[in-house]
Amino acid sequence: ILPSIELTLILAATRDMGIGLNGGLPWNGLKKEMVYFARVTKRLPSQLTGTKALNAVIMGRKTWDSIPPKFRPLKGRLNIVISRSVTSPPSPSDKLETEEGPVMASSLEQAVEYLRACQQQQQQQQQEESQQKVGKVFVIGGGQIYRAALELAEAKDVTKRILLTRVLSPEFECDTFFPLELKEDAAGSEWARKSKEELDEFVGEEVPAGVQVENGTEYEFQMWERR
Ligand code: FOL
Repeated sequence: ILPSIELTLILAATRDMGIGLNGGLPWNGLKKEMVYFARVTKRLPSQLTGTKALNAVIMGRKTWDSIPPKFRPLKGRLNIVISRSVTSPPSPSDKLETEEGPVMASSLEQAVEYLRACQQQQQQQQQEESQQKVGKVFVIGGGQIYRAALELAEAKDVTKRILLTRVLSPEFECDTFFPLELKEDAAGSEWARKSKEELDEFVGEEVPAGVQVENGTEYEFQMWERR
């Protein structure tokens, strides 16, 4: 029995869900927040620790372009980039993590199909060198790809979880937004905030609780799950 692919969205957003400005992040200098992102997206689920498995990060082409060239592909993770100009679907036998860059797919569905195919091969045969075991799967943006992931949550229940860093103050100017409001007291909402213990359990480390302050910016680490 194959475990189904679960998507976790990870993002930092203002109170009104602003996530971007002019093709980049609305802020700079949130170094510890970025280091949290890197650590969480790299850490393998406990059953795969010590193996050569990798977590996957799925992103849109504009997000890829926004990552400083010296940091991409994001190290220690299988990078999948979605672009409408991609023609043929990726195959698990494609060579991964090459200098030529990330695995390309034409849609989020195709990226998930690709990861499913990798998982199937994992089960059937011992790993070849060109393949890679896949652990957790993160969607890292931007707006268009988060929207596609939230639509997949409705249609196919693959999107389970949102790791949200809520930027509380100051207000930052934004021109890109996460297409879902997450409200703690919204009765009947599909999404519910989880406890600190549940967040720690999912990310596999103790996450600092309460308001964090970095260079005068206040933020909080949160986890939300679909009911
Ligand atoms: N999620 C959270 N919580 N914070 C973010 O800043 C964030 N950013 C994106 C997606 N989800 C997020 C998209 N933008 C890098 C740069 C931009 C980016 C995502 C990642 C990046 O350079 N990451 C390096 C960190 C290097 C460092 O500063 O230590 C990495 O290795 O992950």
